[in-house]
Amino acid sequence: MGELAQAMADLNEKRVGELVDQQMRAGVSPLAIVAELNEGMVTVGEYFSSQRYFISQLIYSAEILKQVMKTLAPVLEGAEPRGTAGKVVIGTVKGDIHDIGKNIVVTLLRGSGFEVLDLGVDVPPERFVEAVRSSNAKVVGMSALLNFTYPEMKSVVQEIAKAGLREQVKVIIGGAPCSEEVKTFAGADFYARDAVAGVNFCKQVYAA
Ligand code: B12
Repeated sequence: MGELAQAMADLNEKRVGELVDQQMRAGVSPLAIVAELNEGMVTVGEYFSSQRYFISQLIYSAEILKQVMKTLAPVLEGAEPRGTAGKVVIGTVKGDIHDIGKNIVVTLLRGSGFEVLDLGVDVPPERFVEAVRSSNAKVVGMSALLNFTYPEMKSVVQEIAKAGLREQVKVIIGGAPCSEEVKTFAGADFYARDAVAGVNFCKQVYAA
């Protein structure tokens, strides 16, 4: 594990800040920095599973990452004109309040010129449906970090179909426990293993 991932896993806030500044000054891409922080967060999750860390440490890890994102977001957002690349609806599914990964996706999408309708967290299926209907977006993204919310993703896809909107919209899913299998289970079109893969998929949809 790299030094930054290790500092994140150790919840060493000061060291994380120093290393991020150092890497940015050295010209390391902000996406590479996010990927390393992500690796540290996976370890935090493992420590939580094995009861080495408790919920307070999970919360603290999120606070550290949110602080870092304040520095990285302006760089990730870039200077593309807003709203020219297309529209994307995104939210974290019902029952789930994890939003750090989703927010990174939103930042990158906006940086790539997309207009993003961010529905926030704990979003019920009907709000996804309504947003797709009213925005005419061609892509809807769902973030899910808890494996017991897989059925929620399936419900969203089913409700979109019931509303007669399935043909106009591609569905992407993302979040640490998602996979190709979850994509198939949910009836989604694409599983994004990271934020960049998700943004590239959106670009493909709008280029088609
Ligand atoms: C931080 C954290 C929290 C924070 C969240 C704060 C916040 N505002 O988001 C808090 C403390 C609130 C929290 C709470 C809980 N958590 Co939690 N949490 C984590 C942790 C450590 C990191 C998540 C994170 O932010 N990662 C960093 C981001 C950048 O990564 P990411 O979300 O995966 O996103 C990247 C990609 O996946 C992708 N992506 C994400 N979403 C999307 C969507 C689209 C459309 C696209 C294209 C891409 C994309 O883009 C990102 C960048 O590449 C994970 C561990 C892990 N392995 O992820 C556990 C984890 C997700 N939590 C877990 C659990 C169990 C819980 C709780 C149930 C604990 C409890 N007992 O209360 C609660 C549930 C609360 C709820 N109802 O949602 C488990 C889930 C197990 C499972 N598989 O079901 C994990 C895996 C930890 C573990 N190993 O046990 N948690």
